[in-house]
Amino acid sequence: MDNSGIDGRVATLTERLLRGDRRAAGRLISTIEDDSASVEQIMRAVYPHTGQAYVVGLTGPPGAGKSTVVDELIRVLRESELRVGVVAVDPNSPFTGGAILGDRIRMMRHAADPGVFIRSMGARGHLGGLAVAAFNTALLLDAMGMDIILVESVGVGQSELEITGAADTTVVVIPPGMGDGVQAIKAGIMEIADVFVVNKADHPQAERTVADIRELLRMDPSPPDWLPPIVRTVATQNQGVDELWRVVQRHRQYLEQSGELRRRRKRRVEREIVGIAEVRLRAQVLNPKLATTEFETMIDQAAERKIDPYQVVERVVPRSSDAGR
Ligand SMILES: Nc1nc2c(ncn2[C@@H]2O[C@H](COP(=O)(O)OP(=O)(O)OP(=O)(O)O)[C@@H](O)[C@H]2O)c(=O)[nH]1
Ligand SMILES: [Mg+2]
Repeated sequence: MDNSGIDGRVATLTERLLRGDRRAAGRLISTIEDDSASVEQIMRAVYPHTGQAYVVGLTGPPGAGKSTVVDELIRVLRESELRVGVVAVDPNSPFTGGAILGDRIRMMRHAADPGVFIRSMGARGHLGGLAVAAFNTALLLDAMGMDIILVESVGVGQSELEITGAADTTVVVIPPGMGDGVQAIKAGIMEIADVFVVNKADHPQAERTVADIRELLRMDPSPPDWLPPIVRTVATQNQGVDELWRVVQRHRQYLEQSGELRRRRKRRVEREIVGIAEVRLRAQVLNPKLATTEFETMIDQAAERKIDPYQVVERVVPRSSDAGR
């Protein structure tokens, strides 16, 4: 492979991205999704131009109305002339790239607006993991000049928590009538939620759900400085989403004034550094040349108790700082 060619292409595309070129953004996102070899070059080129956008993560169970809320948020943000990037992540969808996923079609009414850039992402590909791909995509949209980035992800599993963990403000969207479901999603969710949305507030069970969430929040033994507000929305009827945006802005103010935004962003960068290091170390350990010969022999020896696993690791990933390069 001609590396200088990639460098030139990446440099050109990055320059275009920084000028807000949508086609360049699309190509770069596809490249980081498909081609792990170029990810480092691309991310290094854009990194100095990131850190300007404010990232809002929206998560919640399937069908809660996240996409409908996002669609409405885009409208509200555009009224304030803010530029909006959207990353819609669906680990259950095999489709990725520019594909429009199911109900996200609704969101696409904004697709022709030059101040809006929407990208859907399914489970296919993403050698470094879907959370990393989503995070890197958000960085690209940040470098492109988007003011606000909305990251939608389905569910409340570990990977979704990772995805929303990259957000400045995390909004958890809960549909009414979950009954014990609110209890069920308690684990993990209470820790990450900065704002709760009870969407489909036109549903008779909505008030019950608001009360359930309030009760769960009250059970927290150490109430935080920021008590997550609960916002009711009927996203299909344009109700409550202006209020949601006001609440998110209030949370942003809280984060900025308390110094928590800096701390959160620093922890995020730390997690990213550790993640990159893990991928590199893993590649080093699973180096195919090593795996076929020496590594196999060492595993045999360890299995026979001739050496111990620590000695094998010392050979594969030497402690001395520059020996592994
Ligand atoms: N009655 C009512 N229906 C709503 C409301 N918001 C969304 N819906 C409907 O609920 C369904 C799911 O909405 P989506 O926005 O696709 O939900 P989602 O959480 O993005 O779904 P996934 O991405 O598939 O997890 C759609 O048929 C919406 O029209 C609401 O406030 N009230
Ligand atoms: Mg959706």
